[in-house]
Amino acid sequence: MSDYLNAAVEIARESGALLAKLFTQPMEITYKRRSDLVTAADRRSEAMIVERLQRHFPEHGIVAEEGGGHSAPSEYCWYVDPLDGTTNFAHGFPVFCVTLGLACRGEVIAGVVYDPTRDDLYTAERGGGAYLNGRRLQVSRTEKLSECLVATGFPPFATNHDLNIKFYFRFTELSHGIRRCGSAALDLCSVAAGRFDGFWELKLNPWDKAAGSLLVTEAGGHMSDIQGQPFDLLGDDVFASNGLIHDQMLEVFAEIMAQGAK
Ligand code: 2AM
Ligand code: CA
Repeated sequence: MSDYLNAAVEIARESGALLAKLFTQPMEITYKRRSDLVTAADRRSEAMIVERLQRHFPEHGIVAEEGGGHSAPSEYCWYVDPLDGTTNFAHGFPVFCVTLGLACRGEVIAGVVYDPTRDDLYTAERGGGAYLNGRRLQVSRTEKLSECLVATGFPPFATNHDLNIKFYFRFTELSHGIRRCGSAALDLCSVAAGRFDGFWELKLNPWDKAAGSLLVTEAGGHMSDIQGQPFDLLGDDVFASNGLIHDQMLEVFAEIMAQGAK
């Protein structure tokens, strides 16, 4: 493991332990906007992560969801979500994680996702494979959409819920079913681990997908946007799959978008 990944793992475990502790205590929810929740856990976890990253890598930039990062004249930038799955966390639904991804000149080179409720640690480095608790991950080998389990999400304040509901409806008919778990980073890990054959979401931030996207590609999967264009860390929508069903799912996205355009 590189020094980058070693540090990220140590920091993710420490902030994950903090999240697990705060999860059992009464929590105060505040709102960034209506139905866009934030808790003290988001802020405390972020403060801890940013402090640790700055100590390890003072020359690196940091972009963190709650605004605690800082820019730096560096080609290295950390994308940090101190708590992915905040709505789940706030409702006591134990599906959340902490995730850190390191990009060099815009390309993700290392990533970690830590799920403290299961003590599951997902790690990846570019060219070095993807791992869950040290075990190598491989995407599924499902070739037919009709035999797939897929996932999506509906972030608060995405403007295109109508379109995603249409995708949701159609993929429910065409596959084994859809899961909507509320943590994009963990959804991407489930693609990497072969549990989900595909996952898409229409409006995600770079910190939600930096580490997870590397896990998917290092596990042999494919990343793009929903029109099949190359994956863009700074883009809105994201589509991950095992690669084998990528074109079948792209056709469905295209068909539904064409109907909307008529
Ligand atoms: P969060 O829990 O860190 O807020 C759920 O569909 C996914 O969308 C989660 O990963 C969630 O991350 C993310 N999300 C929440 N609010 C969002 C927003 N305003 N824009 C983009 N993604 C968001
Ligand atoms: Ca978050």
